[in-house]
Formats: sequence, C-alpha cells, structure tokens
Amino acid sequence: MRREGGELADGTLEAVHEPTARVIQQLRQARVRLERAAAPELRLSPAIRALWRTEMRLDRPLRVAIYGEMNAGKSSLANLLAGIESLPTAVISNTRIPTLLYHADEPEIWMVEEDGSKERLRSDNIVPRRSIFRVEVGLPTRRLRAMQILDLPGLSDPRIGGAPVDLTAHQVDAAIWCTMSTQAWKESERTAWSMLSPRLNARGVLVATHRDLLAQPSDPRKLLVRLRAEAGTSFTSIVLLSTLEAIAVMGRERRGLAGATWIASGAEALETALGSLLLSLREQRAAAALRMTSRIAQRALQRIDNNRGAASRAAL
Ligand SMILES: Nc1nc2c(ncn2[C@@H]2O[C@H](COP(=O)(O)OP(=O)(O)OP(=O)(O)O)[C@@H](O)[C@H]2O)c(=O)[nH]1
Ligand SMILES: [Mg+2]
Repeated sequence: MRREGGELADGTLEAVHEPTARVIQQLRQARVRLERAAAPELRLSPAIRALWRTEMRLDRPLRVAIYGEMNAGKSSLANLLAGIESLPTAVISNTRIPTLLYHADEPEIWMVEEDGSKERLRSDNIVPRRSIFRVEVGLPTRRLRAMQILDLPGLSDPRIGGAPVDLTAHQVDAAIWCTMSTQAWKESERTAWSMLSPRLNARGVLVATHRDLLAQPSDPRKLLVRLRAEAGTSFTSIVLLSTLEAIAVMGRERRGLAGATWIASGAEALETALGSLLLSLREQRAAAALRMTSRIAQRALQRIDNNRGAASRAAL
C-alpha cells in the first residue's frame, strides 16, 4: 500500500507509541486541572510549567543522526529512512552543513545560525554566507512525524577541517554510523565512534552501506561475522545495506520481486533494528517522564500543604 510521501505504511518506525500517547494525555489533563485549580497564592506555576515541559519533551519526535566518513552513503540513507527519493535541494549532495529532515505540512527550508536565529529559504533567496549551524528541511512525509533525521557532513572532510560535529548541540536521541562495506569499520571510524558521547554509544546502529559492491556471494556473511566480532559491543545492531537497491523499490508493495529486493537489500533488517532501538528509547523516555511527573506532583502537594499550614496558623 502506498502512502503519503511514497513510503510504505507498515513497520514500527512510524507507528504511534501508545504508552507515550497515554502519558502525554495524562500529563495534559493534570496540567489543565492544575491550571484551573491554581489560586495565585499557591504559586503552582513552576509545577504547571514543569508539566508542560515534560509533555513537550515527550511529544517531540525522536531524532536520529546519520554519521560516518565522507561518501559513506549517509545522505542516501537519510533519504531512504525519510521515504524520499531525493531532497528538493542541492544543499544535500556532498553534505557540508548538518541537515535536519522533519515533518511539515508543506515543503520548507530553513537556515539556522549559530546563535539560534532562523531564516526561511525561498527559491529566490541566496544561501547566506554566514556561519550556518544547521539546514532544516520540512517535508510532508508521514514517517518524519515519529522520527527526525539529521544528515551530517562526512567526518574527516577536509572542507570542514575534519572537526567532528557536536551531536549534543543537535539534541540527538540515537545515531547510525555508516561504513562502506568494501572497506568497513576502519581504525579511524572506531576512534571517531568511541569519541561520541557515551550516551549515544549505547544507542547506535552500524550500517555497512554499498553491500551490492561486495564481489563474492560469501562476502556479506564474512563481513557480518567480522563486524560482529569487532564492533558488536559498540552497537545495538549491525546491518548490511544496499541503499540504492532499497530506494529503487521503496514506494512499491512489498510483494513479488520488489518485496524480495527490499529484503535482499537489507532495508527490512534495518527498519527492524532501528524500530526496536526507537521503541526502547520511547519506553525509557515515557518512564523518565512519569518519574519526573511524580516529583513535580510531590513538590506541588508539598506547596499546597505548606500553604494550608500557614493559612491555619494565621487563622489562630
Ligand atoms: N552502489 C551503491 N552506491 C551507493 C550506496 N549508497 C550510496 N551510494 C552512492 O554513493 C555516493 C555517495 O553517497 P552519499 O549518500 O552522497 O554519501 P554521503 O556519505 O552523504 O557523502 P558526503 O555527504 O559527501 O560525506 C552516491 O553516488 C550514492 O549514489 C549503496 O548502498 N550502493
Ligand atoms: Mg551527504
């Protein structure tokens, strides 16, 4: 079945996470009740704001960064995950600026500067020459509602001086490291991955792209065995992928030849691996929101109790 934006409908990547939706609903109800009930003397607005912030954090799509060395196939993978054949902008070929793909009702492009200011880019605009922190591309693609994709410049790209991008500044929840199947998981990549934040090290998928360029039929298996031995403990999953083969059948029904190509390309395995990582992140996030909510509620109740105590002392 073809859906909006051309991507296929099933799969956990775009499914609504019901427990998260329930927690958001409960938070919203609690916040609205507090807002209605809060007399100014109770000074509950910090609790209301904290509930609202927790709600917002929970409602935000997860953000997956795609990282790796130059030409490893990062932008092609970003397109595959977003369910688009190619981006409506040339900014993307030879990525020089981190590019965030997110959901928008109409296609739009924004330039975000280092100071956080944003400027909408229209077809008659010239790309500004100031230092740009990020390009943000909004697309009406259903899948991007649940997952945003950050396509990064290639590491050790001489044009950016090889300086690694600060992923913390981009508020990334998970990362995919792209490595070329034909020369996979080099020493330089091991070093770069180990230097990422420890938090992301436990939230990463290793994707060996260009799988179709492996010469012998036995090569994919051998590569997978080697990668599991060398990188198995650094990633939650390892997948071999031919991105171009997957993109070629991306919008088609997963039956017959197209279905077989989808599976053989490694795209199905990638979606399963990424889907289960994102699911566990959503569960962690919902559990953290509940813990936070109970702390907020305790503080608010304490405040109400203190206020009652003060009021009854004043009445004596
Ligand atoms: N055969 C084959 N070619 C691929 C695959 N993935 C990407 N390519 C090609 O490899 C080249 C580089 O792909 P990109 O997706 O632009 O790579 P990138 O990592 O974003 O490159 P930079 O942004 O310059 O670092 C392009 O010509 C792609 O068409 C793949 O799985 N198989
Ligand atoms: Mg690129």
